[in-house]
Amino acid sequence: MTRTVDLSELARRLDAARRERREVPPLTNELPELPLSDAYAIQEEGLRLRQADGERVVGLKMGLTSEAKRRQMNLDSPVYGVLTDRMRVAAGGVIALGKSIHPKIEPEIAFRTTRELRGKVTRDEVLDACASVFVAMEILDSRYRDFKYFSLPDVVADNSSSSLFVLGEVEHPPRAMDLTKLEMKMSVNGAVAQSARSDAISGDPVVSVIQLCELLAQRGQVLPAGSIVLAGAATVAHMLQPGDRVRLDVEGLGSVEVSAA
Ligand code: OOG
Repeated sequence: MTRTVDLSELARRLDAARRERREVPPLTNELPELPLSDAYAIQEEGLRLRQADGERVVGLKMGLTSEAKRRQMNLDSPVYGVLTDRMRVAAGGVIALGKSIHPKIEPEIAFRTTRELRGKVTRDEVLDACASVFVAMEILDSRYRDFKYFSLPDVVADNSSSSLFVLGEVEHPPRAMDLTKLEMKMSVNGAVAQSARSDAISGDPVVSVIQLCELLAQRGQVLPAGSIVLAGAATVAHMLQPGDRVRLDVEGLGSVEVSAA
């Protein structure tokens, strides 16, 4: 007998966990064969719930684009999630940890597009479509128990663990520097907690945008003009503690800070 999976119910379950800040078991505990395409359909339904609540899409995030992250999570291919206006924290702002489940922070590089990108695109097409590149950090907060899940469909259904993001205030033209050779340092309370070179991100953060366009095309979607794109973490994530002051410095791009309370 085949069982019909109610994708909307799964989306509502994850959305309630997010809003009520409580952990749920990974979906693949009960649905070990959940296909990745269904997981993206759950993600899309979750987004519709947020839009119905007044949230507006402002961009996309790539995840698992660095070897360090893939090894940390024991997962092997890049995924994407959606960013909304309500997920943005102001540069220098404070993250209220009581509003999260088990948040972690990661160092990122971000792009802003001014032209739509669709399907298979070249590095030059991405650079032409991006008005700027800048520093960013993403705050992840998996809705799964103990921040543990065992497969890509789990993380994809959960909007690729995205929770909040913070963007540097100074934007730079993307052709002004070699984006593969930027030293990145994330400090917590003044001590360097994670560091990497920017080519830790997909070998080149621009490649993350190329991969994002391909993944979107598989869902019949495009990367709209005016999107923020987080290219994926360069290092493993740091578990946030109350009182943490986190700062990311990226050579040539400047810095951004955020605190946890
Ligand atoms: C998955 C999302 C990872 C990144 O930048 O690698 C991610 C996770 O670690 O839960 O966003």
